[in-house]
Amino acid sequence: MTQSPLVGIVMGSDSDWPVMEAAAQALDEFEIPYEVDVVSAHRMPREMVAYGERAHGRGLKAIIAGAGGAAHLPGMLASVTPLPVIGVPVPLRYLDGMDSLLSIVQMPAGVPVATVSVAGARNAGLLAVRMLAAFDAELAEKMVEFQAELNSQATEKGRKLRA
Ligand code: RP5
Repeated sequence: MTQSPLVGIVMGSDSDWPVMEAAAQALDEFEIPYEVDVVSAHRMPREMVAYGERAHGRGLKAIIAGAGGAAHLPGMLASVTPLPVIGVPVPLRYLDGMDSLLSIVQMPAGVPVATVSVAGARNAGLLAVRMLAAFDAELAEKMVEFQAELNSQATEKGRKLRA
């Protein structure tokens, strides 16, 4: 039986996927079921609103939304869903992703978007895992093990440099 998705990974265009797939990879590592789709705020606004409005009722627990340029997707989704929304600024050819970052991060009070770094899709996936782990002891334990592994890797790098 396929598990119902707990996280929605959406993006403004399939051209965002090379950046956004790192979020899917992180969720895969923690065996979190997710769905992936293109839901453009500007090119398909009605579908975008419908996606946001239905997400909670369909059982999603968080949405990861990536977009580039005039990146309104994460904020607009956050305005129509009670779920936590994690925004990923996707860098485009010009402006080094600053346009995407500022479009996503400067939300008005009352409509939060948890914004990760430019192209920070892996952290978006890991943040979604942490959100789920707050209500799942087994998942929290996996996150603790993951963090211990990060510590070991960093420690080993220092050991090699000192040798
Ligand atoms: C944004 O426009 C998308 O999120 C994408 O980053 C950017 C360019 O889209 P395409 O022209 O490549 O489809 O809405």
